[in-house]
Amino acid sequence: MAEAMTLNRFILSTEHRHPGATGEFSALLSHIALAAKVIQREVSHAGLVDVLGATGAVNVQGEEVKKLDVFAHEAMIRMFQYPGLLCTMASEEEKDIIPIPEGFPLGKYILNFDPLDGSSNIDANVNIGTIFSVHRRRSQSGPGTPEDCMQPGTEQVCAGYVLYGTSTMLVFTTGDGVHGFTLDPSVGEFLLSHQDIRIPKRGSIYSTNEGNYHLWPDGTRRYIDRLKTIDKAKNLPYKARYIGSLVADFHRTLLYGGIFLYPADSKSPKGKLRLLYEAAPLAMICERAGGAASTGSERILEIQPEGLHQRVPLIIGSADDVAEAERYIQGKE
Ligand code: AHM
Ligand code: MG
Repeated sequence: MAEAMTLNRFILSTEHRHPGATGEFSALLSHIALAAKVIQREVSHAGLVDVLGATGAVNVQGEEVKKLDVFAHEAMIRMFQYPGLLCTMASEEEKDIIPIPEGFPLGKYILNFDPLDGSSNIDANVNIGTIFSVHRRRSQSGPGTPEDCMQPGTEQVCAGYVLYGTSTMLVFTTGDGVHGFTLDPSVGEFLLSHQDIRIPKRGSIYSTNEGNYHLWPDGTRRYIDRLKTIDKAKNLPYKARYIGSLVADFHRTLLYGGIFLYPADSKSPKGKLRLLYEAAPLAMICERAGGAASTGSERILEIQPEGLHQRVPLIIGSADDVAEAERYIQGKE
């Protein structure tokens, strides 16, 4: 039997291939993995929150049991405020950038994250996830700035997500290949389970909130109509799958191929999902796995952000499927 590759061994072996590496980036990845385990532990107790709440229970730190998304947000901040790896961070749960407290060392990296995406699914015991994006700082010194956080996706040095599902998975890329690690709860280690993930060039599943159909522009409607036509020679119709939890819908799309869309609609003309900590990191992963990510008219990774919480339409998945969706959305088909 092959020996299991732990995340830490994988990170160290990658570091050895970069002679100038200081180890800070490896430490950053290890801290992300640790935060993922802390959040996973809490997520696995989600169904018990009301039960514990009814007893007025407090957790081991003596704090009252918190809502999971607040817990995840605070867990990420606690993990990264002190070790000197970041100069600032941004979270979906906080309007402004989150500073490193005074007196603590500053690092050269920036972390943008969505601590618990899909949190509306928690009460139904449906998959949720954490999404993260790492940049190098642009400012020269001192505390990081909002501009450090607002860099185009092409500048990301690492992007990834954690999926809390039937098992907990950490999937990330640092640029060369997309790798997936599964948490073995018995030893508390992430083990390499999906090496060098490649998304199929074309799939046969589409994933979108079709309840918005009548709010979509004509091109988007025609594209989805096409995926439902019956044409066996063209592998149509596609299957429909929509969880409503971005990490889970994206993860399936990455492994099986196909397309995920949260397009612009008349209620949200700029789309719903956020550029910096939802669309851009998933776009980097998808492209590095051989797929594509677009707003319908623009490559997600090339968008110059204008706000920390900016929204974008997101069309992501197999390269041929995304290219076809773009043609419909742009009225070329
Ligand atoms: P959240 O960040 O408030 O959890 O919202 C993001 C979620 C995504 O996980 C998912 O893709 C999308 O919202 C679902 O939206 P809808 O309920 O409109 O289909
Ligand atoms: Mg979110």
